[in-house]
This record gives sequence, C-alpha cells and structure tokens, in this order.
Amino acid sequence: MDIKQTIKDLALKYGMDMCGVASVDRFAESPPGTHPEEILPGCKSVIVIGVRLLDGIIQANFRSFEDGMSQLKGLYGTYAYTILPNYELAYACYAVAQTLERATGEVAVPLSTGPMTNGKQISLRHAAVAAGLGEFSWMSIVLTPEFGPRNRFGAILTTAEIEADPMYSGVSLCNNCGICTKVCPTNAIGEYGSDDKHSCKVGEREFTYATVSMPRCYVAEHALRKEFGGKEDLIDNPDPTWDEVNEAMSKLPVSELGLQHADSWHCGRCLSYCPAGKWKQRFRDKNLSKGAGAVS
Ligand code: B12
Ligand code: SF4
Ligand code: SF4
Repeated sequence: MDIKQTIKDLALKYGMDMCGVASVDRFAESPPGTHPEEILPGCKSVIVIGVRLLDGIIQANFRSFEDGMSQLKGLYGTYAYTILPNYELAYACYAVAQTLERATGEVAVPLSTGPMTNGKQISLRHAAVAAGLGEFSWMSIVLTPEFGPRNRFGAILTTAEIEADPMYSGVSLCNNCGICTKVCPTNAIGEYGSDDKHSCKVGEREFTYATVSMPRCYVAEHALRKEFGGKEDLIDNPDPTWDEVNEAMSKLPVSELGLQHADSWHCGRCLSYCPAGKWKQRFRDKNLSKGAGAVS
C-alpha cells in the first residue's frame, strides 16, 4: 500500500482541500518546547492538512464590513473560525492518525487545531510551510496558491518515515501590497517595509514577515470594544499589554448568543481582503466586495 497516497486520499475524503508531508529536519529552527521530536520522540514526518474557507462565508464578512450587517459576523465565527474548521480538521487529523497506526504499526499524534481546542502544540503556520502547502505572507499567516490566506491547517506527527513533499518554490504569493496593514482596525500589523519584522528559517528557505501585535488583534477578535460588537468598551489602550487584555477578558459578560460563552467579533479583515488566492475572480468580479478601499 502507498501510505502517502492513502493518507492524502483520506484527507480529501474528510473534506480537506490539501495535504502535504514535511520531514522533521525542516523543523531544526523550532523554539524549545515546540519541536515535533519533543512532542513525539522519534518523530520522522509531519503531515499537514488544510481546509479552505468558504467564499460564501468570506462574502458574509464583506456584508458585515461594507453593509453594516454585523449580525453576519456569527457566520464567520461558526464556519470560518472557532467551530467548523477546527472540528472538521480535528476529525480529519484523527482519521489520518488512525489509518497510519493501523496500516504501519508506527505511532501517530493528531495535534489540536485552534483556540477552541487549545491548539498551541506547534506552530501550524511553520508546519504548513514545511509541508509545501504555501509560504509566509506579510501579515504572518500562510498563503496557499489557490486560496491565499483563506485556509486553516491541522497536523499529525508520526514516527513513520514518509517521503517529504517539496517546499513551495513558485512565484511569490504575497505581492507586498500592504492591504492587510491598511484594513486592520486595531493597527496590529506592521507597515510594509518597516524594520518591525520577524525572520525565520524553515527547511532551506528563509522568510520575513511583519510583527503582528496579537494583543491588539485580540481586542477586535474578542469584542473588547463596542466598535467590535462588544457590549462595553472594556479596554482603552490602543496598544494593550497581555495583562490588560486578560483583565478585559475577565470582565466579558457571559453571552447567550450561541455556543460560545462570550461575545466575539472574530474580525478576519486581513484574511478577507488579501488579494492572494484569486481574490479578484472570487469576490470583486462577482460584485461580492467593493474592495479594501471601502474599509481602510
Ligand atoms: C492563539 C492563536 C491566535 C491568537 C494569537 C495569540 C498569541 N499569543 O499569539 C489570536 C486570537 C490573536 C489569533 C489571531 C489570528 N489567527 Co490565529 N492562531 C492561534 C493558534 C491557535 C496558536 C498560535 C500559537 O501560539 N502557536 C504556537 C507557537 C509556538 O507558534 P507561533 O506563535 O506561530 O510561533 C512563533 C515562534 O514560536 C516561532 N516558531 C514556532 N514554531 C517554529 C518552527 C520553526 C521551524 C521556526 C523557524 C520558528 C518557529 O516562530 C513564531 C514567531 O515568533 C494558531 C494555531 C497554531 N497551533 O499555530 C492559530 C493560527 C496561527 N491562526 C490562524 C488564523 C487564520 C488567525 C486569524 C486570521 C484569525 C481571524 N481573525 O480570522 C488571526 C491572524 C491575524 C494575523 N494577521 O496574524 C491560522 C493561520 C492559518 C494560515 N492561513 O496561516 C492558524 C494556524 C490556525 C489554524 N488552525 O489554521 N490567533
Ligand atoms: S494583503 Fe498584500 S501584503 Fe498583506 S499578506 Fe496579502 S498580499 Fe501580502
Ligand atoms: S484579524 Fe483583524 S485585528 Fe487581527 S490582525 Fe487581522 S485585521 Fe487586524
């Protein structure tokens, strides 16, 4: 049996759009505590699966950003952020790990995939790049050729030695347009070209991307101000520390609006307006968005 093909077919059967394999040596620069071999001694391969976000849900985000239909933010939260992609990825990771263990007798660890599942074991961004699915963008997340940043990833570590896929080496997927920086409502993403950036090495490739202020991003994502769907302005500092964010989070009122216990807005403006991944054909040409100028 060709185990690599079996796994790839299985991932697609479980609703995934992509699957790639990285050899563990591509993680040589991982910080302590996040290296695959620390999580699974003897790990030889990291399998990464990815699912695209529905164009229909990204367009619901445009209706919210451009037409004031803030009630639609829940669609993005459910189908593109906390609920569906994470559960779907979790099921697919589990199925791949089960198949690997049954077929090879090797060990396979499905990792968790997002905030709802406490998913911080390894950096899934680095793993997706290592497995050849795409490359880092200025806004720090991974662009794939077909869907741009509108993907979510999951990973399975295994002691099975599976032939690695080549890393992405095609044309640059990020065109450095700076749209992500301009549309961010909390100014969380550094200006393109500024010195405030990160570098990292995955396999033989080096990447540079903006420093993204995650506390600032958190303010928009977790509805910590009224402009982001919150009931109160729980934070005033435009450049908050994690302590300030955590204090504001502790004051979030319990929400009765759906599965989550707290209000959230989920934002995703950077991801929605990034032109990579055929944005024009998917959204502009179908009159689904007026473009980044409508919100920046
Ligand atoms: C928590 C989290 C958040 C928090 C951030 C909190 C924080 N303290 O960082 C918040 C809620 C703000 C957030 C925001 C968003 N997130 Co988020 N997030 C995560 C999550 C679950 C964990 C991040 C984490 O702590 N990882 C663990 C640490 C170790 O990894 P790291 O921070 O990425 O790595 C750093 C270092 O440790 C080191 N490093 C780590 N590993 C390695 C390996 C090598 C080889 C090297 C060289 C270096 C290195 O480099 C990094 C830079 O310092 C990841 C899933 C995941 N496991 O990666 C998703 C994830 C990164 N998010 C994702 C997304 C989509 C978003 C949003 C767009 C959500 C939205 N609003 O729609 C925004 C992105 C904003 C932006 N422009 O970046 C996706 C990205 C998909 C993609 N296309 O790349 C991920 C991968 C989830 C998924 N399952 O796909 N996120
Ligand atoms: S919006 Fe432009 S600069 Fe930002 S990640 Fe996408 S292509 Fe790169
Ligand atoms: S998700 Fe929103 S707040 Fe966070 S970086 Fe992207 S645009 Fe900014």
